[in-house]
Amino acid sequence: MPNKDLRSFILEAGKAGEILEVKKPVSPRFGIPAVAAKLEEEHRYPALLFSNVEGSSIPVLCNVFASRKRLALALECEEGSLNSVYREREDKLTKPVIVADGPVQEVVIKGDEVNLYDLPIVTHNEKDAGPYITAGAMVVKDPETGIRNIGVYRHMVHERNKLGIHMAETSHVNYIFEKYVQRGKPMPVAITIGHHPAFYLGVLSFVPFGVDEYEVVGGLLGQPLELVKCKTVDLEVPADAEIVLEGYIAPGEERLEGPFGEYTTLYGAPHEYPVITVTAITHRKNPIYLDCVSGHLDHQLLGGTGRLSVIFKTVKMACPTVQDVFMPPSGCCRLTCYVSIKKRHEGEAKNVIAAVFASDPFIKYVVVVDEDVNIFDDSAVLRAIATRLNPVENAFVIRNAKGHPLDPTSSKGYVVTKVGIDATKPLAGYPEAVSVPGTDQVDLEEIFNYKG
Ligand SMILES: Cc1cc2nc3c(=O)[nH]c(=O)nc-3n(C[C@H](O)[C@H](O)[C@H](O)COP(=O)(O)O)c2cc1C
Ligand SMILES: [Mn+2]
Repeated sequence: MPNKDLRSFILEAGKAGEILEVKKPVSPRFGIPAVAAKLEEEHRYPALLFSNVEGSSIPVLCNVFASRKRLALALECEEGSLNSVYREREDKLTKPVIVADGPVQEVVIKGDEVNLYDLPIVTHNEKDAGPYITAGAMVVKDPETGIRNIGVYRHMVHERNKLGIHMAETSHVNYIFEKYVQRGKPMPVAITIGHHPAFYLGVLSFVPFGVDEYEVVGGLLGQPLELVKCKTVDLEVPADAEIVLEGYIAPGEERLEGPFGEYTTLYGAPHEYPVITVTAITHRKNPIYLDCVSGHLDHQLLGGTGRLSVIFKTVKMACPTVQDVFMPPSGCCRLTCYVSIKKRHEGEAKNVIAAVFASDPFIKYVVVVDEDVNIFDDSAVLRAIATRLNPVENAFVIRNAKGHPLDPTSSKGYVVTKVGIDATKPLAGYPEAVSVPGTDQVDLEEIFNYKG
């Protein structure tokens, strides 16, 4: 099987009618995300390939992650089984293999030649502090164990060879960086921009500290990830990536980073954050630059989808009959979680709520429903709340728990008040739902084409 990469996915997605090409010249400063935002107003979420980007010969692909149908295509499954297929593959850790060379190093730019402004880095939202790399998968190594860690972190462009980085206190990379700081050593980093969407879904898995996310990527791709050694740092990057930035973070070097339009659809405030010095840019001969449209569905679904797996697995310990979990876009794919269960005992849904809160600190609202409610449809969940919930008995508040600082209702950094809602019906004594006999047999074509 040939290696899966961004190009193989573009071919597949093109065949499936999932990509729109934009040939008109468009600016990477607001122009590109404006097209995605306009389509979003019409509830349309195609991937967008901008082949004529103003000021650059490099095409830009964005909005790849903005549809669960496309994420399912990336895992070669149906949309309805995206979550279960993800869970199965996530467990099939597959070690990467190191190869001698790869397309990502066809062009190598080092030292003074490095100029980030040669890349079509997108400025997304009006008040963003500048252009941001939003689809960069950054690898580092734990200085104690040598184990890799990979995640996606936003990178503001400060100057031709300097990038910002925000490493949330909840992230593994933050903990690893602390170890470098204690040793007084710079932390080498390498950022992959552009690979198969299954690569990104794997990198964003919510696996425990000490698990090399490249191994999760191998499971999701269904083939070991091929890696090449970086040119200026002791790290490995995917051989079939489009673009890689190599560099290091020096302890103590900080600059003002932000504001930036976040997954909450709101701006995150500026802070003094560490700085990456870029020592090399390597890329294919004709690279494609991948962007994630921040503050929009592209950003929300990309970050939210992998997290569903750990939530499901934790809930399954409390309730073996859990059907599925979903963090809907109406909750920014992070703050609200819907769970469907086949309820066996009264009270069970409350244990499920506790398990969800334990599994993911970002979540503020949990709604548990019965298995007949479609958790991928907000209005079905709202109807269950309207018709099945006794709020006095089955809704409850947890005051001042640990949440996420980007949640605008948070105080003192992380403190968020949370709500659990058990919208399951009682096991006995609940009215039956209406149904019209024969609905399944109705052939609408035949009915309306009947000429008498
Ligand atoms: C588009 C996008 C941007 C993100 N930006 C950041 C960021 O700036 N800082 C951060 O800590 N996490 C960010 N995340 C979330 C992390 O990638 C995610 O929590 C990851 O699992 C962290 O990996 P780690 O815990 O192994 O370090 C972002 C996610 C996405 C999808
Ligand atoms: Mn990690």
